[in-house]
Amino acid sequence: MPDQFQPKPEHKFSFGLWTVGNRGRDPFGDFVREPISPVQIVEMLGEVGAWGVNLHDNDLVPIDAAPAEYERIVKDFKKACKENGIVVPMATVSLFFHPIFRDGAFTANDPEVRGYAVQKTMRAMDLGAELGAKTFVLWGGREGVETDSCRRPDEAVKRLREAVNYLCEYNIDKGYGYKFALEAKPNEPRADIYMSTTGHYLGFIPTLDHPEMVGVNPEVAHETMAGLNFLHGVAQAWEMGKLFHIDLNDQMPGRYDQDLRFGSSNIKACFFLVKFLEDVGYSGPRHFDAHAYRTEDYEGVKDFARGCMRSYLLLKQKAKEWNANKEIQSILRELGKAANGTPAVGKYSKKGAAALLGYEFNKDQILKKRLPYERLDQLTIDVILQGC
Ligand code: GCO
Ligand code: MN
Ligand code: MN
Repeated sequence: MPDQFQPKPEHKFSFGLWTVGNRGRDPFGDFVREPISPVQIVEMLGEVGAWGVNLHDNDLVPIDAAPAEYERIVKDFKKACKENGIVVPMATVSLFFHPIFRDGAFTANDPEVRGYAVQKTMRAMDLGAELGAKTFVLWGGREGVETDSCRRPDEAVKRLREAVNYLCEYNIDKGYGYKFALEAKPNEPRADIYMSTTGHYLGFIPTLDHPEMVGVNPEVAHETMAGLNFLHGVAQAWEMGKLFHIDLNDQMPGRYDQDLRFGSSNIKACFFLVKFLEDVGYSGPRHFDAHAYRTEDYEGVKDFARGCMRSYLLLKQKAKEWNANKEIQSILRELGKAANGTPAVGKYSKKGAAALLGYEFNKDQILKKRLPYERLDQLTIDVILQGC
């Protein structure tokens, strides 16, 4: 295999403990893989060539661990990370697994649940900071409803704001230097989740006390479940300086949350995504929030993890070829040309507006210009399908 398709630390490929450690339980069937410890997962990630491991608090430390157990687990985990050359770039908190979160966490109606959720998150921030994490993801999987009779949705927005503001202050107080990355999802496990898309979060963030500390963590599967073009959400986040993290996986539209291997389903969409991340110079982690098919054993889990990274690197190479393709580039150049003398819109000025108002646009002539998108798309398909 050419060297360029081997994962290296500089590619910043990361996996969650919950992803490669996923044991294949689903709502209809039990575990198919034996449990493996966080230390074993780190060893596996080292073996396949990953750079980072991410975790929820309780992926590593049981929810009611005594202080001595906590310390031992963290110590062993840190040692394993060191020995296997794995870093912890991101930490997060489980605000969905324990039954106490049946009505949500930060947005729950019971103030005790809201208090516990904030306390649990502060402790998860302590844990992540100890492991060196600089990004803290908040995914509100249970922040939603089956029936809107239980609370007004704007009340939920206010509660969410209050919680995030509180956590930002804690971050400052402790000097952790975290950036928070908010992850949207339209549904599952709730019938409807508040903040259903990345766009919702991009609207919410400027209303916070410390908007500079908070960005987004868009996930391929989640925007695809919502029927949206994932790339467009990512691009908007990037353009606003808010792409703090990204969850890569794949998803067939109109299904439950599948968490498929990156690049296994919508190759063209994944291609344009990788091309975008590489073109703009996104330098954050490439985190695979996916898991292996339920049919696999742990050898298959390694195939899955290697596959995510390999597909990313193959698509990165394809993006280079696309950018270097002369015909593609000449079509793109032609598309943006205007006839000589056409006034540009640009920034408003009285003089510019007068020129624009006075200009006679020749619509018949403009319509004659070819927009060869069929050819452009076929060239894209050629680039993707021709051998590396
Ligand atoms: C999901 C989510 C989660 C989150 C994770 C980090 O659909 O289950 O994508 O995997 O990314 O909980 O907070
Ligand atoms: Mn997901
Ligand atoms: Mn995710």
